[in-house]
Amino acid sequence: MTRPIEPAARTAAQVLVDQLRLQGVTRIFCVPGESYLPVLDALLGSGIAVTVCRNEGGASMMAEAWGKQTGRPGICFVTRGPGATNGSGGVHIAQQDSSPMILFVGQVERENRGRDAFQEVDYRAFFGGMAKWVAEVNEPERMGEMVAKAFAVAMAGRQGPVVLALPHDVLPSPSLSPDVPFVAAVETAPGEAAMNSLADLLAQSERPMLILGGGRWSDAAGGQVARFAQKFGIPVCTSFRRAHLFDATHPNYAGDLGLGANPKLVARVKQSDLVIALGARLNELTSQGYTLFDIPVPQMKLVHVYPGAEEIGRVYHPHLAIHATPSAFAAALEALEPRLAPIDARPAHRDYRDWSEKPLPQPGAVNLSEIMCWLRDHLPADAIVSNGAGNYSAWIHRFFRFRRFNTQMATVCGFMGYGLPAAVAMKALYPQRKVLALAGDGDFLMTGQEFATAIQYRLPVIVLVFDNAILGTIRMHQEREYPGRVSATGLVNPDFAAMARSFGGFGATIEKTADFAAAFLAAEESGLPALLHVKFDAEGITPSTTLTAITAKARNP
Ligand SMILES: Cc1ncc(C[n+]2csc(CCOP(=O)(O)OP(=O)(O)O)c2C)c(N)n1
Repeated sequence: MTRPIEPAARTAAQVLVDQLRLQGVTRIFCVPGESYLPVLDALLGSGIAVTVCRNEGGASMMAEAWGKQTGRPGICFVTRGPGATNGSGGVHIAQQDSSPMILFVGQVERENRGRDAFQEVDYRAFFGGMAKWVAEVNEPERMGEMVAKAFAVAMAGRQGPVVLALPHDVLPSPSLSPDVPFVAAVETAPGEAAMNSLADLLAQSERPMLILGGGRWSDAAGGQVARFAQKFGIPVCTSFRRAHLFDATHPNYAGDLGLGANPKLVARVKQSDLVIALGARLNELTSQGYTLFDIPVPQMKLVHVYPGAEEIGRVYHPHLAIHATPSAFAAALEALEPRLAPIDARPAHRDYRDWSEKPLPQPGAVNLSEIMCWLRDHLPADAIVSNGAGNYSAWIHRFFRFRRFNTQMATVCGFMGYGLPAAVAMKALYPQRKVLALAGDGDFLMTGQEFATAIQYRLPVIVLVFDNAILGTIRMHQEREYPGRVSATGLVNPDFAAMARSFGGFGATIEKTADFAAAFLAAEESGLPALLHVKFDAEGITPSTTLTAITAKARNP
């Protein structure tokens, strides 16, 4: 039975846990430490589920993924120095990907602060450049206030990470801290004048483009944007790793502006006369290495709609700046009516289809584009697909079709090891949905130990490990810049399928494309966390070129 919240006679740790409940938290991710035992104790009977992870890196990525998916902070608890430093990965991702998350870290007793005490870290210095707010709860009476503020800050404007340190002696102390009610994320709606200006710009534009990205979206907002795009005939593309914001099968979809973007899409954006960037920061990868738009004043008219006012104008000076959340802005779009005949978005969608429809030839017995095309036909539209970083992800970006909101779970900052922890968190959140993690061989072993977490909590995720026995992305860059000089990019791999079986999961090895479908169906059938070890030829380094061709080009430019 869930313990009732009784404001009298609580410890600060109990106040903290009660505050999490008041904020609607249903699950936390952690690696335990002796520094926060009172919190672990208060969690018993609280109704909040606890996922114990094998490494704080995995735990913090799970919390970040939870925040990215739900729009409310994912919660991670880690111990002092070793836990906090291991757990910093999720904080970096949350910052770059604009995901709400709170990392609670243990801290030394107040009386020992500054003595370089056991595992002491100055968290303000350590996380200061990454987190939106870093603080220590030094007064037990302020626990409720500080935790509620952490929620407010993490969710405000451009969302992101907050780090709260919990001194060892504060947690068991009696606390008369008042509780704070549920904190809702603040929505910012566009003003009438801004929407009128936008209507004027649309009426003057012959080649508009819509770029969707960032956080603070909803399923409903996606539908509103799709109706707007269709009404005006505007081609829609998505920013790096936000492909799920627009149905890839929609006749207005023009593709995603990530790594390995369709050159025809890049040209189309460059030549447009009006770009509406909705929620996208237009980061380095989306902007194709800051080459898509002139800096600081883009060549076309740029309308930048963003939920954090401080981000607007960071790189690009917009013709029209609109401080609004994508959800509120999308709702306002419903009122706009075209003054001109709709533009024809079909050529843009045709370019996308031509680019992504058919598998391409690939050296060796395993063809990744055929596997991606099989997956896109086989998986239900609401399946969640996560990945980490590596060249294998180029096949996802190009050939997979994300059709529903929030089905793509990948980092904008290209963090290796993200796929499996994100998948574990998503399967815990949506037990009924199919959840896949796609990983490279180097990528997977960064957090592969979290397969044990999937086993422990009976979360049947399916992991595909694409094994080419190299750190392919870096080898590719090496061949481009130092042709033939291979340094530190080779890998000797374990039998990943046997590893999965030894953990208690399903494991199979695939060495021919034709064997993939049966192995995948067997993985689904097993009902266990599963791993498919897909061995492919390193020569096929991207969907469109080979290692040999890259080396030859570098030698004879
Ligand atoms: C945590 C982390 N460390 C290092 C890198 C740099 N990095 C980017 S991709 C990559 C290699 C990925 O190799 P693999 O997982 O084998 O995939 P492949 O590129 O071969 O498909 C590396 C080392 C990174 N992005 N993240």
